[in-house]
Amino acid sequence: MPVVNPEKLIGLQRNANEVRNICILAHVDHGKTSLTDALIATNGIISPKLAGKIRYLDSRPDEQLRGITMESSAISLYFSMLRRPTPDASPVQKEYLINLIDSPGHIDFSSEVSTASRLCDGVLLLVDAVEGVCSQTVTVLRQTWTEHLKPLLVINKVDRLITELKMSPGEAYKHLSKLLEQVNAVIGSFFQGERMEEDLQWRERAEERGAAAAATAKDQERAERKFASGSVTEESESVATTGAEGTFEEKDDEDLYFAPEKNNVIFSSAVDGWAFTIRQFASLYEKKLGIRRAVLEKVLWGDFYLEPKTKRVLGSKHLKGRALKPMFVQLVLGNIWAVYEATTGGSKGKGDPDMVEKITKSLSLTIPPHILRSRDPRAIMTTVFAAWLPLSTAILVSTIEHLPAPPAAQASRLPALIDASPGAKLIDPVIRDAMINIKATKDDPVVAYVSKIVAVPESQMPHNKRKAGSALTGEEARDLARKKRSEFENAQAALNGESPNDDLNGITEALGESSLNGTDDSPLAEGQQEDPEHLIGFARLYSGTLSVGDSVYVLPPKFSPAYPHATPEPQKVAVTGLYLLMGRGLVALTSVPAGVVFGIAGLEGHILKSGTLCSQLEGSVNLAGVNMGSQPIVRVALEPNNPGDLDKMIRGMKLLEQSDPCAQYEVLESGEHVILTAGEVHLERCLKDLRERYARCDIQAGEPIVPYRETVVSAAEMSPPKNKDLPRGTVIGVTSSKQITVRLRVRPLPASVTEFLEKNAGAVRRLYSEKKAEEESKRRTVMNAENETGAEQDEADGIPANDTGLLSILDFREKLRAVFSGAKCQESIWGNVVGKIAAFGPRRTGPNLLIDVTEEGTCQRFFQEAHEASEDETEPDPDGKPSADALHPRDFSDKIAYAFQLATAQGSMCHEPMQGVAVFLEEVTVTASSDEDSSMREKLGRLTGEVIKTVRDSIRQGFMDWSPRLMLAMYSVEIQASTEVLGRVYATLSRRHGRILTESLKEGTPFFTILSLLPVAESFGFSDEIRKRTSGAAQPQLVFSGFELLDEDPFWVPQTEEELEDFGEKGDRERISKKYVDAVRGRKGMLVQRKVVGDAEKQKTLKR
Ligand SMILES: Nc1nc2c(ncn2[C@@H]2O[C@H](COP(=O)(O)OP(=O)(O)OP(=O)(O)O)[C@@H](O)[C@H]2O)c(=O)[nH]1
Ligand SMILES: [Mg+2]
Repeated sequence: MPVVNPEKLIGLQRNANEVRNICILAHVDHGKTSLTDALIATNGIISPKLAGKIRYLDSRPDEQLRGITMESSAISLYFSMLRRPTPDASPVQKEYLINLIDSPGHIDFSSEVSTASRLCDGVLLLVDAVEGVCSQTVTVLRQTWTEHLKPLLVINKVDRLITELKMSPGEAYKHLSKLLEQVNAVIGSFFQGERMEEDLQWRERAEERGAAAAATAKDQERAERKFASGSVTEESESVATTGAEGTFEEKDDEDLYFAPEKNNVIFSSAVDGWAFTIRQFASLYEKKLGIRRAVLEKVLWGDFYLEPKTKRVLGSKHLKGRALKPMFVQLVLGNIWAVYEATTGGSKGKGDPDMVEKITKSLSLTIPPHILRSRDPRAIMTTVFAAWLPLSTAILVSTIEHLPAPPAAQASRLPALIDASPGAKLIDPVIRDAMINIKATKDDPVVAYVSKIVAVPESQMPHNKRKAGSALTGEEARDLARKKRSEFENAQAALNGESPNDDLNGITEALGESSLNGTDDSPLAEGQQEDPEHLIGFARLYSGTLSVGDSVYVLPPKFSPAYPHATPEPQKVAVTGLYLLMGRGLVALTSVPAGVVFGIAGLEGHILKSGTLCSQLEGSVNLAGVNMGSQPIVRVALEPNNPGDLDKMIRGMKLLEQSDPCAQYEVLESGEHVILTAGEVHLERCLKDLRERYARCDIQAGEPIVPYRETVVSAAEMSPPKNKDLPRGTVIGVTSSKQITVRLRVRPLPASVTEFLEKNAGAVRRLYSEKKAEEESKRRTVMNAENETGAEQDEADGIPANDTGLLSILDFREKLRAVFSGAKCQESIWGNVVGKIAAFGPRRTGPNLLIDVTEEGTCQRFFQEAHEASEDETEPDPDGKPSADALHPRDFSDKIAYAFQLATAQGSMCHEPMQGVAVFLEEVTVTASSDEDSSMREKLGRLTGEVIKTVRDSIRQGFMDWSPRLMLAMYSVEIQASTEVLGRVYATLSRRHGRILTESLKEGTPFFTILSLLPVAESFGFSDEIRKRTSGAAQPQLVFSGFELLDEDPFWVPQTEEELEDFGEKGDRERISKKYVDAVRGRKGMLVQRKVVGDAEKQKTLKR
């Protein structure tokens, strides 16, 4: 097959109606990349023989090695087919451009899925016929739903039903219908959820309208009494009736579901290279059965049967007890099963050449004799299928017929998307119109979204290639494959004499590793030395035409048209290059029209991960979507082996942060350079990238740093309070100069309150930033304790104030009150604390409260309205400036609040953040100091540090008066395992302190789905261990699921006689919580109390 000329693709870009932008989504290993192979082969980029095996888009060597995709990659494909412009017209040849994005299915890279789907209009959603709906399948279905993408369902790996599960066609049909039901059930649940929400909103609106109408009626009544005016009556009546009349519109959900008869389901086998839709079979049987195609399309799936004599279609009612097979089984699956049986033997294990001949004759296929003679039955099978039901045809035809072109997709998708973007009301109507109607002239505004940045080495840039075009021409690819295959075969033969054909992965690996422009004349060695990376953005143009040299504004992810000039103010950046994305290579373009997925250069240093590009700033739209990807939680400190390489490493880490949608780079206070990744596999990939591409130096990674939370509980048996005269948790702290005494009490918060605070952290953050902005506008010079110490950075900045879906301050206060009164806790303590909350912490948004119960109200209250403050004379001076004459407790309010932030950020046990702790500030007293000469300000300055330290330590001390608990970061783990390996999976899980939640058998398969919780701290090496112990049969999926209390006091020691008797003096058994605490303390360089020598006597005896 000749390789498609890039010029042709570029030409097609101008014709938006002939473009399709699609991405392939699925659970890990369901066959996405194998499927794309077949499509790529149609463009001559790889040989059809290698399709399904080479996994061309997995271009990284580690992707090939592990067999999973780690980065999404895009490729533009050409496809031409005969289409009728109208149903009656004769078909004409039409050409299409398909921009295809292959995404990773592994959970660690789920942010790549969000970035891929943002650019596309349609989705190929793959499901493994055996594994069925898995966790990521649900995630990608949800992604498709929320992004309003049009999906096509591909049930892949149907061959496994024949070869592995050895099902008969009838059983397979039942299995496939169940699978389809499962997928539709997931969609149904989204639909229900949305409908219920709409219903609720509608009710609320109706109520509002009703109330408004009633109010108007009352007004009007009053008015009538006064003026007896007739015209008002009419108006108000009309209002009242509209309010009562409206009915909730039921939406039709018929179109949403997958149904083979609607041709939105494709059955396929990517490795064997076949796929079909019902429509294809309908046209195959149209003549044979003499039934119209339209009719056949409706009956080929479902309970319809073919009367063998009359060739009439019967419904299940008319069967009259006859044992006929459904048409799908008889006409569709039966034939496919027959091909397997005839060639590879299917479930029988041996092929039948006569049957092959019969089949090829009846399908009028011509199979080259050398293949028929071949001893490899798979070769015959794939050749039959390639001629009969080629994979690419089914997929590409369905894509073109079923998935929308950019104009249609933008018209239907964008209005909702634009309305949901921040500050939607202020978006320029011209921009809105241009985007929805995909206007692409030079004068229309340019709006593009960059969903991710990829790093491309200099040597791979188009200007350094021998010629523009895809990375490998068909001929080159074949050549290379041939060369590598023989190399590989030789190596294998030399090693163990085994047949090299067993492992095609090896070839592909070799292919993957080979340099792309790896012809011998290219200066490879030189390239490796000095090969700087270029950052290329993956983007989609929604309106206008973008050309090289144009300047556009780069809007950061938090941009809102409400504050277009907010800092950091968006910059105009010149576009230095535009590219066609061709999988492993790029093709330079001079301009791109709206509706296209393309690569863009010149954004280096202006964009981190993603952003919107727009030709104007005022009234611009921010397209940054909700990222459903996993949050990065695995932190690892890195250091270069050679200290001189530190700069290189830092540069590399910054590059990595830009080019990975999930990885983050941080410098800890201790000066350590840390990367945050989504999980172990992701971490490995990041390290590899750093070492080999971005930093190009040897880098050592430390032990993964796992986050913990510290909390306290009121346990049944606790050691007595440290200070017997004071209630538990109470501490009286005196500063070292004895001038200030602070009395406070630490208490555990009711669980429901903690939960509420955690859930609404976003709201707290926004409320805080609003308050701050308000205060700042009033007083520009606020003396701020943090500014002096400069320890904490502010997360709250830059959040658009009108974020939708968050609570207002009053709502929030009321809800919090309700939660407090709902919690079953002592009314006397928690009764009216909400009004007294002074701060949230740590970072001013966390799930801990500082509650000011001092008589004079030392601290400013969080929920206090500004006007309340000014009315109330006794309120503190919020400036925190010393009053004229003497020092007052209020002068220290901000210091106390800051100490609270510090203490909650670094708890007592191992300096991890606290959670669910309330600090009651009970009393602050200031004793006049002896040196009367120094001014107030000087005194205050001197006391600041003392107060902060005292309060911080007191809070930590009060914390330890209760029963402290560690909270562990948990992964929820989903594992699919067959019965044989189930035991080993359980053993591994329990050894790592995992907890099984559910276990269910997948219907019709021998697979169990196990859902469990596993501490992140125990998860390193878990996936590998499971894979090894089950010989690759089980693949765990780990998703961060929050923090969970480990109900064990790390510092508990046996005290009562009974306990001493039971546990011995040392509390023999090692406490897991103590182990974790010590590990963290050790890492942070804190004191770890350990008994090095347990029992010297015994050791002596042992030695002798
Ligand atoms: N039996 C069978 N195996 C298949 C089929 N399609 C893919 N596979 C195998 O499934 C494995 C995973 O295939 P990939 O194409 O890498 O799957 P993927 O969905 O791209 O995986 P990720 O990108 O890592 O999520 C490979 O070993 C393929 O050979 C199929 O139709 N039938
Ligand atoms: Mg893949």
